[in-house]
Amino acid sequence: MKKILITGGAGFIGSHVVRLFVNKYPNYQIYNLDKLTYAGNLFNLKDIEHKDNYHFIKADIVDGEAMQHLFEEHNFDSVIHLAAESHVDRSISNPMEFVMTNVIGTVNLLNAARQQWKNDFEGKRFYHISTDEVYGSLGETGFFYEDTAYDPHSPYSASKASSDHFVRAYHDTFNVPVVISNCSNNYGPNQFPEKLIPLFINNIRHNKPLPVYGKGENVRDWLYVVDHARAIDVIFHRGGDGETYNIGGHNEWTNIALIKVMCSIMDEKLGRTEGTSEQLITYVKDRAGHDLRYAIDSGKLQKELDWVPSLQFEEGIRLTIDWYLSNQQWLDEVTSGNYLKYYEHQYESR
Ligand code: NAD
Ligand code: TDX
Repeated sequence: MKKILITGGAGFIGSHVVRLFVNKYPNYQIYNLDKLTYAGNLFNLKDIEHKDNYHFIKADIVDGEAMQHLFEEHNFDSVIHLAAESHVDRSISNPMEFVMTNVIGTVNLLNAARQQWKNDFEGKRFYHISTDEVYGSLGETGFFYEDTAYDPHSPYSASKASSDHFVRAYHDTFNVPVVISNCSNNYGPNQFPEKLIPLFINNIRHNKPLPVYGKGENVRDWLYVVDHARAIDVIFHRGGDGETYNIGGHNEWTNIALIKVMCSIMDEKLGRTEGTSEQLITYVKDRAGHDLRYAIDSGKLQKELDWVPSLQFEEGIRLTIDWYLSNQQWLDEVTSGNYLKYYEHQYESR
């Protein structure tokens, strides 16, 4: 019997992790703690919210006292920490929010865990979910390994790098049992449509311009979100204390090639003549500090913990497009309100 605190469980990746754990481990009690920012959506968990081993806590990780009280009240033995501000463009317009949630929020959780666990770390684990963006940008060749030096360029990646450093520091200084994973770009159902893939699916559907930053030559390594959740399950249960694991799909695409594949599949699904959606492509001003290429070597995870991605990209992207097309209500709901204001501001001067 475990009592696991999962933070950010109403967000994109968090909701897939919560679902996996609630369904796969009926003897674990799963506590989903989420502030429900614009990115958090309890509708993502409708199918499991009635289960006996699922609990929701609305709280802000920036509130250190609240975190300590929650640990005292529930005595969690494990944390899987996903709550974060996660969009690079928002970090450029509002860096402080990223410092508060990603850095201060993470340290608050470490303090609360440390205070509650005292020095009895038997059966305890603090699992911090991070990103490949902390490693910076690659040229045309090479991969990020677990020991690649950190070199973040955006306020988002700098805040994630900082939180990773604090997690390791609490392990080395206070013996808090931690594990960290750094994953490449995720895609799949329930991703907020500010990120490339769901934004472009939504825009194609509504015949809106597709704003490609710069020349569209930046490269990302895409992993289906359910495969990330599977990796988190494996690392949570079998990862070594104080270890880091890179997670990636070995699936690199330039943005423009990926966008063209999406346009072509969307033409087919929407019954449009081939080539119609591509006409929506609009080249806009590049993102400031835009990293050229990310590519993860996940050899350690594959060799030591036997994890491999379950889906090929061609299958994953079709599943994803089908999901957004058949969940138009989900998209309409999340694209109303705050998001519309953000969208107008983000793309106004291009
Ligand atoms: P997301 O933005 O979809 O979800 C973040 C969740 O955190 C939301 O539910 C939000 O309400 C919650 N949250 C934000 N601030 C909070 C606060 N102060 N207190 C409590 N809850 C708060 O993000 P995501 O894409 O699901 O990413 C989850 C984690 O995985 C993040 O740590 C991110 O850095 C990391 N990650 C993401 C990707 C990716 O491609 N999306 C890749 C690698 C790593
Ligand atoms: O409108 C756009 N036009 C465009 O050309 C948007 C939103 C993005 N892009 C480009 C920028 C990137 O090169 O597409 C690529 C992917 O962009 P995002 O979806 O914003 O992802 P990225 O910046 O790569 O970061 C993502 O992966 C790592 C997540 O948002 C992070 O949370 C994760 O850590």
